Amino acid sequence: MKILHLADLHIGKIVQEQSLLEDQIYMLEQIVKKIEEEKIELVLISGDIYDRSVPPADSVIVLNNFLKVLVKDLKVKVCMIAGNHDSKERLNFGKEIFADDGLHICAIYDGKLEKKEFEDEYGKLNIYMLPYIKPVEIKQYFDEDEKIASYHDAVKKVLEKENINKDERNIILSHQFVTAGNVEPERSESETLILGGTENVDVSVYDQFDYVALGHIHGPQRIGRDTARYSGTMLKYSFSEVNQNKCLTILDFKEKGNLKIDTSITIKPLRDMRVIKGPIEELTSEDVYSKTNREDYIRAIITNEEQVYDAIGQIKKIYPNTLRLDIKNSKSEIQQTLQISDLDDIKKKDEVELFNEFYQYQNNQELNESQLDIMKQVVKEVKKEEH
Ligand SMILES: [Mn+2]
Repeated sequence: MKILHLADLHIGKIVQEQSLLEDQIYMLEQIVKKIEEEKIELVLISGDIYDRSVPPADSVIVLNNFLKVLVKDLKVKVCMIAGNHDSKERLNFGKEIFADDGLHICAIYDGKLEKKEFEDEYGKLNIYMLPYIKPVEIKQYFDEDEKIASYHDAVKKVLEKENINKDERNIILSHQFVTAGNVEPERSESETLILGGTENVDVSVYDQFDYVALGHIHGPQRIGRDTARYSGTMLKYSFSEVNQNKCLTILDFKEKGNLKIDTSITIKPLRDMRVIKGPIEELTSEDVYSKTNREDYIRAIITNEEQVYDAIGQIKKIYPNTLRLDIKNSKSEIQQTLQISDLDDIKKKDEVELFNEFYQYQNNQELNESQLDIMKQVVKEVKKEEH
């Protein structure tokens, strides 16, 4: 069976106030073409379908159209789980109704791992669907003396409960922060992760599955073994992802033990996301921009030592989709080192002082008298509310 593994669609994603919906629609159309060309029969979507728990109306329309084309027009089966960005209840809408048409949604873990069986010339193929889970949410399904202190424990316990037939072919969809031993996956800023690193699940918990279709991390990569993978996102969703090579993850699963994985297909997005750096004269010179797509999403880093008049205006004239502009010169470097060495004193400073530092860092000047007064007032009022 030929299977496409997708994850982290984040439909409705907004980067620096710019909606990427048009780019996402384009990308989903290209993916549909590849599904046809590659004769994909089953599509797995491993969570973070939407970017927000209450997706805007236009995002819902985009997902609806994508799924409609797959299921109704192409007769492709779809298995989809919820990620941490999705609202479980909302994503679960219609699951019993759509299942007859081949759209299988699992957004809520209810004490039993959901399983969907498919058949092909090689026999049975079991697709297990584990939506994003947190330890606190699943405790109710286990005895109190069972230790579920971590995300790792949670996934382990959930999977141990199941009787997986090792003679059959088994795939699982899971949306967690999965690591292999002490090796951290390559991450970006756009994955919301819990601080402290306790959210990780070791890949060994999925040992009984022939393939682990992971979601959550935005860079396509294997975790511990070739057959446990993050498919990554279809588009770059943050400037920390500009160097990632997004690709499609296509499986050709024949008999048990015969699983081929192809990550060679890439799709050129409508607009790329990239960082440009240099003196403004260089960035806005025809020599430089004429070789590139000026419609790309740009973070411009300007390195001029002297003040640049209307830098954002000049940059946007050439690159209309500039989302971010930073200035990095010897002054800003010095400022940053100062800032970092000050961190030790942070506990000794009050809120107004800290805000003033932040403001200074952002604007290269301190708050003036009246701004200081406003801040003092705000802090006072917030503190009053806390009590
Ligand atoms: Mn996620």
